[in-house]
Amino acid sequence: GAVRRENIDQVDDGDSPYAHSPSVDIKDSRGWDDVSVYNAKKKNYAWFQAPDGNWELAKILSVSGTESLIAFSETKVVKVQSACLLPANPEILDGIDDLIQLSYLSEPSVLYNLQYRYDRDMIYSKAGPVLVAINPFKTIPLYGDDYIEAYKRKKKDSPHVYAIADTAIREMIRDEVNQSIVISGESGAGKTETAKIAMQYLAAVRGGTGIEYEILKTNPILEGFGNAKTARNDNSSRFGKLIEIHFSEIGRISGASIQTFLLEKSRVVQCTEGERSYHSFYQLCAGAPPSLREKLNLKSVHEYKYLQQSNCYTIPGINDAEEFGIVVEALDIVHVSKEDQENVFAMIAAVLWLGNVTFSTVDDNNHVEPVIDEALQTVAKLLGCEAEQLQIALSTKKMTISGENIIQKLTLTQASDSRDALAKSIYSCLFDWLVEQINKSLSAGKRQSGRSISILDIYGFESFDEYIQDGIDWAKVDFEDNQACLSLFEKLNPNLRSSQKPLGLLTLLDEETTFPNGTDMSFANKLKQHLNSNPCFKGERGKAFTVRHYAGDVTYDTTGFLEKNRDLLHLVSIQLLSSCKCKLPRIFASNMLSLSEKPAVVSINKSGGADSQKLSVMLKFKGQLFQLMQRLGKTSSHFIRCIKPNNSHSPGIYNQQLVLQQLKCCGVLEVVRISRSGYPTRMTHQKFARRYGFLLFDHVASQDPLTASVAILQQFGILPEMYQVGYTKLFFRTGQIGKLEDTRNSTLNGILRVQSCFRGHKA
Ligand code: AD9
Ligand code: MG
Repeated sequence: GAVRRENIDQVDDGDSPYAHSPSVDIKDSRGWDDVSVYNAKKKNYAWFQAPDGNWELAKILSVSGTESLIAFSETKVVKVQSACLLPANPEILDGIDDLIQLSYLSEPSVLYNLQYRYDRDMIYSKAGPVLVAINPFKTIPLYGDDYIEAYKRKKKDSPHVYAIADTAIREMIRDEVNQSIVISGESGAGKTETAKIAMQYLAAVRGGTGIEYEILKTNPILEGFGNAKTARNDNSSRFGKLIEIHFSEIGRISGASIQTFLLEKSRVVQCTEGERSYHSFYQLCAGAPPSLREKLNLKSVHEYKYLQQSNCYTIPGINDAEEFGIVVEALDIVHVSKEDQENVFAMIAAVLWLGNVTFSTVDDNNHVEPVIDEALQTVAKLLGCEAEQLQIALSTKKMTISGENIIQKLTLTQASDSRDALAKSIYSCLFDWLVEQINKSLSAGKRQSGRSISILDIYGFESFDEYIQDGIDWAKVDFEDNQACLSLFEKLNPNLRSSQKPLGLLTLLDEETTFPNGTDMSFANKLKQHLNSNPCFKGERGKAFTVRHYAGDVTYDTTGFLEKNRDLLHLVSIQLLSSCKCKLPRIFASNMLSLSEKPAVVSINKSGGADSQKLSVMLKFKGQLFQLMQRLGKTSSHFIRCIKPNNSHSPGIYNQQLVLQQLKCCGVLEVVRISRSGYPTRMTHQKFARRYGFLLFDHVASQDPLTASVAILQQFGILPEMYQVGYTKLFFRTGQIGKLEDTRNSTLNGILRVQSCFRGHKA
């Protein structure tokens, strides 16, 4: 519950409750106000950690030697070691809106201050340059026209998403630099809602042409097709999103473009108890009008195997049929024709029916064929192919061995996998196609001035039982010296030639994925063999391994890693789609083929031949990540960290441990510390790499700017405590850039001398 000083004050001996010792200036190694040297003094407030880990505010009644007598309330008085106490801030600082103003900086004082505000519906606070947003899980009256107007006219300046969006607009215009708003936080923390609030502000303040309305209407579409109910969030985004809002010369919104990242495909065919697949499936089944139902042979959600497995069909408080209407309206607004809309729904229905396709054994070698029944026939009809063609595609595989084409029959497991792979591919291609249509509509107008504000809403670290693919930790990259852990995933050593470079986890995964005999077990063994020396890695028994993440230890089970990374769709299936009579399957097939034809990503292995799409998930994701870093690197960034105060999605509950873990995990505590202790020099990776990259011994300079930056820092032996690596910028303590400049200048002088010497010789 809420911490109250009043309860404790009842035991006061009558003196001022504001009494408080002068700031202790000595810092511990992490920069926090020191714990051990805190001199407990009578009448001071202090934090004491209860056995359950929660911090409690106490008043010091008396001090003798190393012990203090403290009171939590009238009735609760205990004797403790003074060294266990942390100084509390004076009451006058209660609820201040920027954490960096706290006199005493410690975990409990940060937690307390945020809670103090949260209890009063002040869900937004500043942590230096970062906006912290704590999910209220209820409607709070902080939004709408009046608030927008107040922030626009600067009549209000309390921390708010509106204030961040407003600053972004002003800086874009003033500095003529593109801006970005980077929103992070764990699942259910409020990223997507926050992104929408920011978009609403931009639309209200800088709209006018009508295009802003279209931009807002992309939300129901993206959420309908890309969000799902999970254990952590009833409306969880299963993809990352960067929306770039374009502005005209006079600073009005003129269009937008959306980039999405790695939709979680596996959810289409596999979903755990209590969760749902994508909203679109339930919306269509519940909301399709009778004529459409008949055309698509739609049944109730309970009839589809893909939806049955999780035994969860509805979301409390959500009417899927109504949502269907909202999505259709939004599709109209972004100019997806009625005919195309019907094509879209046909693909959704085809995926559902694919899940109902069953197989029967056809020979003594356990080979199977799909049963020709209602499911298979409906899929064939919806895709626009013959049932027999579909039958072949689902039960065979084409191989090229010594230049000869061989058709191989599949076993039950293989055939089920190929069916699921087809369903997943259709769905993810459909999602990409929709994003493409939205982008066409949003960019249809005039050319832009080149100025933009990008909003990044990207999945954070989910809880600790997720697979790597789902849980790449974005937030942590910021402000945290996480080098040992990062190099576990992607090793960097500028002093080694590329042939000697040690392998990181991601490289090992890709390597094992391309080996025809690679298994999850052989992958796990390779990890243990190559990574055991890394302090952040620990091999476990069997297929498991543990990574020491900043937020805590996570044990991963490699089961399914290779398969997920391979993301196989047999060529037979792609060929089937390309021969379909319907428009969308053909578009999907050509997109898949053009993707795998790119020379950088295609790898044809000797035994398997080019029978499958060979672009690994990891490669795709790394490519996207690199592109994203490049785009963000060119902008001036504003950060919003969303915090989930409880796991029960309830208003008014503030779980200290949960909040603390997130503050640590997404670097908020670091930001406060850094803002106070000072890393005054900042430089983007781009600029840093451009300026000092030529000093590198290795060719790392040609890599992405972040990699190059890190390599430069390592090569020049800049001590880790002297800098922090953010994902767009580096942060330095005073004097560090000076050192690098010296090296740069002397090297440049050396080059100049050599050149003039050379010229002298010639002359
Ligand atoms: V996930 O990583 O996509 O699973 P998000 O995006 O971080 O997650 P989301 O924005 O979907 O979380 O928020 C979860 C729920 O919290 C919403 O559905 C709302 O019910 C609730 N929420 C979040 N922000 C606010 C808010 N500012 N006001 C009221 C909110 N409710
Ligand atoms: Mg979301």
